[in-house]
Amino acid sequence: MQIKKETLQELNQQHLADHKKQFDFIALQIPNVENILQKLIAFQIAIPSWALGTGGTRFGRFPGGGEPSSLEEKIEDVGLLHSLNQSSGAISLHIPWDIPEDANAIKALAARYNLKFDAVNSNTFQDQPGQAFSYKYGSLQHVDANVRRQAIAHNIEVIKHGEALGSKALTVWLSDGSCFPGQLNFREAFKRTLESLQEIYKALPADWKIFIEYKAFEPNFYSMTVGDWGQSYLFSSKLGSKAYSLVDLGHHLPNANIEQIVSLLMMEDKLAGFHFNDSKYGDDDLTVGSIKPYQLFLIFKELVEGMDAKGLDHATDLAWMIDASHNVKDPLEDLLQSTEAIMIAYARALLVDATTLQQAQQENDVVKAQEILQSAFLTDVRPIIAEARMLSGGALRPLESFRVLNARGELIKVRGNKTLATGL
Ligand code: LRH
Ligand code: MN
Ligand code: MN
Repeated sequence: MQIKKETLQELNQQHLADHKKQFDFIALQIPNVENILQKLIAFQIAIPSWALGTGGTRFGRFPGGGEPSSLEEKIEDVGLLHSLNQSSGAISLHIPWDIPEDANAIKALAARYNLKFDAVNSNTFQDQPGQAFSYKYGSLQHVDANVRRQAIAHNIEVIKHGEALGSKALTVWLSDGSCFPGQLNFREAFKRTLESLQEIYKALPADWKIFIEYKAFEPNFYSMTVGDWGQSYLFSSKLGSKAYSLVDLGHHLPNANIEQIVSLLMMEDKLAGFHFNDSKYGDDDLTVGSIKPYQLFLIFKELVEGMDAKGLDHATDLAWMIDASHNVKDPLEDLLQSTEAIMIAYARALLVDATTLQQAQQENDVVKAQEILQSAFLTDVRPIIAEARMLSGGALRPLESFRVLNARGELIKVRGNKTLATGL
């Protein structure tokens, strides 16, 4: 389904007067609102190809209808999101869940929706039909060199797919680890994993990066070979300057200080970027910002501070992606909410008065430091984000427009009610 620009303009027109009042009110309080608008317009968050259908748990899955059943339809769905919010201008593929058989055609289709290809993801956490060796006991860490070779070859094949599409990074998330004490020699597993990663690293094109994603638990429940940012940092620093550590918000132990992790990885030039989601108990399955919006803001505050200190381009120098599973919500609606939550956190972080904060820190004025952060966090930045969206041709109210236009109903008409997207 494609939404015409004129249709969006008509919808926007209905809310324009209200919006103007709200925007003018907030714009008056912010000295550099133009600058903030430009940053928001430039900021794009990639959508993972595996999040466009309903996810599930091991207890069941309840598909919602009109799900994309091909890569082409997934691109179409991301195009739909992007036309509404103008902030979802990239798609990230997981291989082999989404294999671009005809790369040129897929690239051309994405270009029609103004979409780029973000990092490509390899999958050595599931066995595929016809595969020679099993990943039951790991992939890059495996005691059997045949398994390791197979996993390395898969990663190199993923790089090839990515090259054909114009991706510039490979994300490696390993489920490798152990479920029981004694199962694995930690040091040997680490060394084998490093050697395997070194083989993959050698195959990276000159202008590519490799992102090492860590995760504390699941599917292995005793040890994970890339279990935290320390292990990921060890791998990425041993690999070389093209290797970075990727932070997925759901992959930490409860109460981890993620903002501090982010700040230090940036200090060391080793932060790859993000997989955004939120969680109350376990991994990634809730909408980013739905549980801990203050934490998300604090993370963005570190990001903005760190990127500015290094002179990095907020929009392009780090990788931004949503990585969540949608069990009960319409995935497209959830992705619109996720994108909005990320933009809110980013906009609030842009409001932080960095100079006064630094002064307060120097003076050990803890109360003032907290006031500065909270006054940015408590600002309702939604009109600024809506203005940025409208300026770039999107909807003032993406979610409402999605519903008013009966987008899901239209997708069901074309695709049917009994579709099941590939992915988790
Ligand atoms: C692992 C993970 C990783 C995978 C994706 C499907 O939990 O976050 O990024 O590639 O989920
Ligand atoms: Mn992830
Ligand atoms: Mn995850």
